[in-house]
Amino acid sequence: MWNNKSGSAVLLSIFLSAIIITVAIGFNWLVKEHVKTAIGFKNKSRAMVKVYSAIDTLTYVILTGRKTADGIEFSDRSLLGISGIGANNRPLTVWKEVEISVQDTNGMVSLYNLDVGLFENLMKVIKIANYKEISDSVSDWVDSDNIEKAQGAENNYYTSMNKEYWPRNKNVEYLEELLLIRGMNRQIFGQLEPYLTTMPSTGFNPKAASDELMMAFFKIDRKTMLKYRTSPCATIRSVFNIDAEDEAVEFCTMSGNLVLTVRYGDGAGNSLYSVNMGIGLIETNLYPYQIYYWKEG
Ligand SMILES: [Ca+2]
Repeated sequence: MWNNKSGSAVLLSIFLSAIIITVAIGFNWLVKEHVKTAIGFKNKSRAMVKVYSAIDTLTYVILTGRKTADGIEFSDRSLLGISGIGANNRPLTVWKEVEISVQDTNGMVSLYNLDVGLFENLMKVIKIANYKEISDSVSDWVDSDNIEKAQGAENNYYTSMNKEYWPRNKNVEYLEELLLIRGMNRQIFGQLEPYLTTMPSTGFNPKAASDELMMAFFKIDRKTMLKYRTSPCATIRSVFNIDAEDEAVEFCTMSGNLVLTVRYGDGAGNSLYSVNMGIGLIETNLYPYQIYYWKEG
């Protein structure tokens, strides 16, 4: 009898202990998850504040700086700890952990004032096989008429493909709109996106252009491009016979329409928070510059 009672008490103790341990482990896990979430929020908030602060400072030093062919020389070198930044999208690290970059639209293909020849050459350089279909279809998408180019697409094409839309017949308003156009798919879009902008350009600036765009503009191979990649503008102008009197196309200047990117990372290559904005350094009565678009997250 005594033994049986003792056995029951031991079993009860084991049972109660198991419950207490399970609850304790669960509580411990819950607390750990809460702490993890809190740290995540703290890091995210810190990243947001740093990014907002950096983009404000970057905008200020750009507005008060001096535009050159290569980029912008800052008037106040102490704010970001650098004396200037190139307009070729090359990232610079400031304040130890924030990455900033600036890209002028004269080093991109503008969909606002599309140079079809440059667009086609770029697609040839980056090896997009159906480049003609894409350039004709993009031209049809933005031109005001309903007359199809050789490999283009107007209302009839999209209706026949059971699409519930027709070409805008005006300028593209956002890059992802290209995914609606004949010949385009996600993979090609991904290849093209870094070179394209919906903002206006005013000419071509090899100092702001990527290697591929430089090859496309001058219709040269990689080897020739690398030979002149870092040459002064005057040399490039004379080697490639750029007419100095041709006012229609500005050469080696900045348009002043800029893509600004500010990113805060975790030090392991992951972005915790970033802002990407398109601005135009065009002063009006009310504002010192224009914001064309703003993306953050
Ligand atoms: Ca059209």
